[in-house]
Amino acid sequence: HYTFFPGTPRWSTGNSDLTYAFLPANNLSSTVKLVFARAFARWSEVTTLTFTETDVYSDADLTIGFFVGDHGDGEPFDGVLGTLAHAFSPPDGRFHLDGDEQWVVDGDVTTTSLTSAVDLESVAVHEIGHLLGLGHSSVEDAIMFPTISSRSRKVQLASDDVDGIQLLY
Ligand code: TQI
Ligand code: ZN
Ligand code: ZN
Repeated sequence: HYTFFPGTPRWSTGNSDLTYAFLPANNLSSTVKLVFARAFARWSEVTTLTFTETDVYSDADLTIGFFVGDHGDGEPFDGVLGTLAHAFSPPDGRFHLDGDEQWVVDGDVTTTSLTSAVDLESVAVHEIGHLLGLGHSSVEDAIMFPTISSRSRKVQLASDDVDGIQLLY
């Protein structure tokens, strides 16, 4: 079953049109940006929320960046595997990914030779759930279930994820 963060934080009703920006220093390719756009679309399809990319990092509701090791927020990344990414609950909006992972972008994860490869879209869909206010779920096929094996891809919202997010938005 889905959960929320303590106090059930959510983006307020006056703000269902959320903007997101990529950390300029990361210089991400349009292919990588498209993976995030697809991940956002999975959540906007089942809610009244919309997500629009903005170039103005300082104005964005949601910010996305790749960092390595200690990056100044008290939750240092740890190199390959372990923590892959973290996202803060509303109304914070920060979504950080561990730049030391072997991120798989648009790839067939099962055919990569890297045993430590991690599917970017799978992690993005999960972390966006946190950005929007969902905690972890006890339902195994839910996106918000707190385990994913490396070399696997899970990007489809389960009915448990949809039920949870539709209570918030
Ligand atoms: N990062 C954890 C996560 O996003 C961070 C975390 C731990 C957390 N406890 C939390 C976040 C409680 C919010 C609330 O769950 S992670 C997965 C999954 C991670 C894990 O790097 O371990 C995914 C990132 F679900 F597969 F385990 C993405 Cl999909
Ligand atoms: Zn961080
Ligand atoms: Zn999580």
